[in-house]
Amino acid sequence: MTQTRTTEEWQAADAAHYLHPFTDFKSLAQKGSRVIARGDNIYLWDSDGAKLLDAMSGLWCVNVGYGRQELIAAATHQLKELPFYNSFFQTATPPAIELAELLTEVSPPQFKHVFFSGSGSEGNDTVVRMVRRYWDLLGQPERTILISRNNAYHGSTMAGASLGGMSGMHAQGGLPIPGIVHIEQPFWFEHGKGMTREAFGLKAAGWLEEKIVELGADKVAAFIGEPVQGAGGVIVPPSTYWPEIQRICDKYGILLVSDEVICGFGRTGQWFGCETFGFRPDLMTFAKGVTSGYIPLGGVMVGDRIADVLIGQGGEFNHGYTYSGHPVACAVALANIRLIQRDHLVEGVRNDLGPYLAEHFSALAEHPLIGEAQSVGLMGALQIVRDKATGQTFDPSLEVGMLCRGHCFGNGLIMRAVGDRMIIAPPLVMTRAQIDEMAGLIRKCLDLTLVDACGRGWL
Ligand code: PXG
Repeated sequence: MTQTRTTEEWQAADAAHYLHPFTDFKSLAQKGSRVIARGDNIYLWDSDGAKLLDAMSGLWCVNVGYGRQELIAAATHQLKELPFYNSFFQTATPPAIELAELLTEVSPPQFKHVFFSGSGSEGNDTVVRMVRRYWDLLGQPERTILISRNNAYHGSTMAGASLGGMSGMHAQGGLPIPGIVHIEQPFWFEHGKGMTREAFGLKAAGWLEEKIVELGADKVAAFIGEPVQGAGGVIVPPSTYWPEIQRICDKYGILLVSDEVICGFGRTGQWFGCETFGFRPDLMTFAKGVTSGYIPLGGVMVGDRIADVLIGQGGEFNHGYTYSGHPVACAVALANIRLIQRDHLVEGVRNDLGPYLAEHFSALAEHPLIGEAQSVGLMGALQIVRDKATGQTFDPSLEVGMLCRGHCFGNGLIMRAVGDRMIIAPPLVMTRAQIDEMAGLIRKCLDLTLVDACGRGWL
């Protein structure tokens, strides 16, 4: 699209007609949107021509960076060949079949089947229906409850938002839907002070066992979690957490679901986050990085334990979406995954870029405003605190995180604020020099935030 309007004209039309997701419509209409017009590699340009380093990969998805000809060519070719056909009535398309095959190659060995959706939320809706169908087929229809965690994010559909642990989302629309319960998250900084991280990890996993015992194991269908909570603020769990969760699920025969929508496709330095954190899920939800966000696609990898029952017992699974296995989306995913393989991007994150980012984060941890710096692979969080010695945080109403985020935008860096936790998930194609550039910008913005906080008498 060519730029045909001024920023003011874009903003006026936007305010007049466009209701944005997760947005206070009234206040945005008064302020005006920032219009992002173009992207290349890890950089974006807004409608005023200002250049921004995109340390969030769009929305945790543009893992191979902007402007990749391989993906564009794959989409163009497939649009010409066959822009759409469905997979409902005993039909399929070559890209969907080929992608199903390739996904099972890059997934852990228990995954030989996939169910496609159009997004991560739809993938998690599929999870809810599939785990209940599984127990039903096994003659245990009362086994319906899914256990999730506070401050989890699993999407915005009725089931996705119910699985998520965001109280603001539950408050709108009468959620959660029945049969979904939550335990506390494994967030050491908030809940584990005074314990070692390892001891806290075991304690946090123990909350799952307590909940199972309270509900009765014969009522519990599955446990779902993100290997690292993304939207919740890049909460990296202690190393002891997931192996203990696995042990508990095994002990009670409960299905384990890994929501890999953010962690999948190399983000943590392995193809999937469950491999980094040492657990063996029965289902994996994916989206975002499967196409690097170039086109919408999601789905669920279905492990043998479940596939054997769903396929073996027969009977129709009454579930699916018009765009399940969309041929253009699948063609782009194929090109994206082949590019990740060809350029060894997962190994690059694991052996080079992840450790290099961690070095920068260790240095940033020394900043007077930072109480905790955590990273795994190419995702990380910097927790802003008022008192470094005690870890005391600022009054949330001061919105220090938003202040810092404003400095980021003003200085050419896109970083997110979750409360006072500054988070990044940059593209996996970064160079070391670009990581240096990003870390330098982060430090500059923290310094500016510190000056503000001092000037306003908050410190
Ligand atoms: N699971 C996880 C772990 C996610 O991060 C979804 C499911 C839902 O995917 P779709 O494609 O339906 O959006 C997500 C999405 C944020 C933010 O504020 C994060 C997401 C979406 C929107 C905002 O960080 N993640």
